[in-house]
Amino acid sequence: MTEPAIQQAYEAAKALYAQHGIDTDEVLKKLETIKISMHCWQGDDVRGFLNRGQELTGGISVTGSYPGAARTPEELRADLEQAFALIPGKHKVNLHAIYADTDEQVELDKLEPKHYERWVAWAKEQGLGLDFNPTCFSHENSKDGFTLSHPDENIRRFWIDHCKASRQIGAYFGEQLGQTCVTNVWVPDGFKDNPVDRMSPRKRLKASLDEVFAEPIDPRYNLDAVESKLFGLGSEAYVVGSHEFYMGYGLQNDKLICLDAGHFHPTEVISNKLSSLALFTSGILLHVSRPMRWDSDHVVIMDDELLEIGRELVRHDLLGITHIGLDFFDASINRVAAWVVGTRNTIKALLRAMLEPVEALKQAELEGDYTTRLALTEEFKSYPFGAVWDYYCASKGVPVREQWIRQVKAYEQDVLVARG
Ligand code: RNT
Ligand code: ZN
Repeated sequence: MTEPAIQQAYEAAKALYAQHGIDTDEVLKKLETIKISMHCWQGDDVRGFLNRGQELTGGISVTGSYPGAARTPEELRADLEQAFALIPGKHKVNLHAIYADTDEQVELDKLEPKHYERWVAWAKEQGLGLDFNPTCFSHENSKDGFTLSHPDENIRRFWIDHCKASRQIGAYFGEQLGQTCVTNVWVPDGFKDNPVDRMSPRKRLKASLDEVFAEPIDPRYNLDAVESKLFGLGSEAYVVGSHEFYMGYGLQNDKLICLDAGHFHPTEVISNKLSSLALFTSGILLHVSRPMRWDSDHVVIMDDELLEIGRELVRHDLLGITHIGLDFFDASINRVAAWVVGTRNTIKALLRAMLEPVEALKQAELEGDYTTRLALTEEFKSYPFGAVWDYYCASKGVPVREQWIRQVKAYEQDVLVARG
């Protein structure tokens, strides 16, 4: 049920868009099929539940000390449920290996599907999908800054075994939930200062990945992805798994290539890469994030790059091969709110892209009518997409506009503050 005012605004917007051949009802049907993979690690500042004593390493960093970080799997699931209650649609949760929910003391290389049974039971009950990531950081065996490319064979072996175990866990998720799991390998390996030998670590990483992926897994259950980056804290000079490295690896070995919005030079954008990559790859994984001056992982806002990512996916019909994940962590604000803002924005950006007169714009461009291309693009920026979004939220039973803030505040008072 929608309020009359929301309904009326929607009808008016619908009529306006219809003049350009855009059927808003169809758009919303399409929108509801898109799943966003919400990253669990925003909920507890990338701490996880295995090795809780370990500090966060791997050249990523969370700043802020807002009260209420989840301390247990139960708390994290409760927080995720609260966030999903404020986000329209059915989505996925992206787990890292360190979020195992088990009473056993288990090492990363010995993890098994059983250590995630409670997550699977919960996902089933909630109608959610699950994605997965080996955790190649915050561990004694990653303290030198190298994992899969470590010069020591024993350390490499540990991480290879961890990544192999992770793929099995991903396959278990996919099989149990009837939704393909994406298992994304990201390793922090790199040097703080200029290396002499850039090649050998890359050879070792390549060989390790070959072992990790040696066993075929049914792609209906699990798809592997590989994530590059340019630099991290402590790996400013050189990262083994650079973009070229993983683009080559992914294309040669038919792996999804993961593009994290914060993993490139400051003015380099991932939106401009999609139409190239899509010509050569069978799949793309996105880590939608927001770099601010560096790979700072700020909460995703409705900025030009988010809109452009949405447009590229919609205009070139890439939603079918693209898995959309989020990757940010901000501990200076309410963590549930961080999820809600970033996820709602990502969905809203896709909606805005779907509400553009793509065919007319392409036609104008083809005819060399760049005047119309510019004018129409700009006019559409103030078309009433907000009315369509409000209607969508109402029809999905989630709060319209900023009404959700009140619920997050109430949850904070009732639940989060008590965590101290
Ligand atoms: C790090 C990568 C990676 C992590 C998560 C926690 O730079 O972006 O995706 O953020 O795996
Ligand atoms: Zn990432």
